[in-house]
Amino acid sequence: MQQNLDAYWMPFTANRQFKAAPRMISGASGMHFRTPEGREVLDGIAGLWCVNAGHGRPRITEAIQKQAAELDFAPPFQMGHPKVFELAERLIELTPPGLDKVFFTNSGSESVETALKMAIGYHRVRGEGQRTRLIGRERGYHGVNFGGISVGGMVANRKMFGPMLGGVDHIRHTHDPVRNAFSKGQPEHGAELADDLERLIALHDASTIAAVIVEPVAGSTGVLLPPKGYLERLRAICDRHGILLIFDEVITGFGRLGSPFAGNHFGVTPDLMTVAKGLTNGCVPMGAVFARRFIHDAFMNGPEHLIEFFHGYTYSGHPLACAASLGTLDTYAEEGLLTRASRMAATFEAAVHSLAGLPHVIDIRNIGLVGGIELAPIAGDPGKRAFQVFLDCWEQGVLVRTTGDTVALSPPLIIETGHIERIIDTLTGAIRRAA
Ligand code: PXG
Repeated sequence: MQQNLDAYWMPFTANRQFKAAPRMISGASGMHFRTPEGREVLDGIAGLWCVNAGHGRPRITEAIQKQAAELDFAPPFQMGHPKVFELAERLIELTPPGLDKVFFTNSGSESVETALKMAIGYHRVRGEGQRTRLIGRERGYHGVNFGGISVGGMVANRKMFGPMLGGVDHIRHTHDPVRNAFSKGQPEHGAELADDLERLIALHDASTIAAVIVEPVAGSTGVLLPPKGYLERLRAICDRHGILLIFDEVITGFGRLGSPFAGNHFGVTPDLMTVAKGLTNGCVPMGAVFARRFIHDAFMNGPEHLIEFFHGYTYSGHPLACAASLGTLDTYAEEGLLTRASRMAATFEAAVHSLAGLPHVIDIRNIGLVGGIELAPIAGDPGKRAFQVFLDCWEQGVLVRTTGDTVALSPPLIIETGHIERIIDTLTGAIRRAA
């Protein structure tokens, strides 16, 4: 029986194209999805950069089932439940040193809004209420809510939605194909692009700036890596001017680069860090913001019976999400998954860079278990060539992701060499066939 697809307005989807030729997923386990027709599709993108431990992991499933039977919901405002405190303690053992307070949300987008409000509120509670300006970066992605698209820098996500937040500015992006094309890992050139923050400080004055937010590795825009020394330089400029540094680790968090977080990986600790996705292995929606103790402590003043931070969600620290996250952290720990990408990185790098020389391939970028293969756009039809590759791979049984004309890979961290070969063979054929 043909299902009616009409009522559902699909997110970030070419709705008409999909409904004309649907791509349905009805099951998943390990490295694979299953379709209703019974096809197995290799998951080259961990669902959507989130299923880091692979699909259908028993510890997570059991934890969710048990939790649903025991405590379905507890109000998060003025009340607590044991698992949310347990999870917070477990998480701060993993985060870069100093990030030892955690606030829960339900998505990456909500984590971003929360971090931006923490930054502005922090300056106000310590008497610098004029520090309200937020600085993002061109080509940045910080979710889809109004704060996130305001500091974000992807034009398609912004242009439809009016003036957004006021008092926002952007530093330049770090993509420099002329000097850095086909770099393996972090590119050599471009640390000085961090100095663009000094330009904005000269324009607006540091005393008006609350925070800078960047993705340590930009994902959604098409896998852009920080040039060597860039993040260190950004950190130093923020320190010099009393500006908070926010790392949006929604994609890089939980082992994607080969370390638990990008902060550990690059040896640069932000003041606030947003996560989601891999926090629960994608099983139950959950996000979080990690804060340095001094940020949290600045709010802890005034009469003790009063709320210190007027912010939170009905589902902050939801029991099912906490259980899923604890099951996820157990799975990561038992299988060493938060550092496994570092052991697979050399194999993955060689495989991804073997696509160099294929028709249309104009750049290849990689780090940990992330790859970006950029194709030359078809003249007058941007995005179409990569979309053809995506559809072809799906037909051949491999799920990849495209953004613009870049094909992105971010497989589950349990990936084995054979899976990598299969992804690369499939991509090779699809790129050769693409118009
Ligand atoms: N920040 C970053 C850095 C992200 O990558 C979000 C925030 C928003 O998270 P939520 O949970 O609200 O979606 C993201 C999400 C892609 C792709 O095409 C990436 C994301 C979402 C959808 C698609 O690469 N990242």
